[in-house]
Amino acid sequence: MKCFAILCLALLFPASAAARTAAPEVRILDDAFVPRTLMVQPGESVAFVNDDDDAHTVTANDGSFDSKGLDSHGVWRHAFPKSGTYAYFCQLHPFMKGTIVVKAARP
Ligand SMILES: [Cu+2]
Repeated sequence: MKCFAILCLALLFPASAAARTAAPEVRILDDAFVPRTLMVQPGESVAFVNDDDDAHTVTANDGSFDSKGLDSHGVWRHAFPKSGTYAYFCQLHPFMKGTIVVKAARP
């Protein structure tokens, strides 16, 4: 029984550690940002992954960040050090919109 418990811990621990450290990610698919709104904590980096067949951009409405052209299968990372709501769009397809909400988790 003790061996079984140790085996379970060994199997479970790597999975839970991976879940905690999973980087926030926005995928671009079918001319849309998924999820459209993503919550992150201050200082986290978001990976924008282009899973679409077209090139896209990740461009802040206020111009504070811009991925420039992000080709199919390209990945662009951006850090969000300060709390706030960051609206962005795709310059090539202005109907594509997304929002990153940066907010500290409650203690
Ligand atoms: Cu686009």
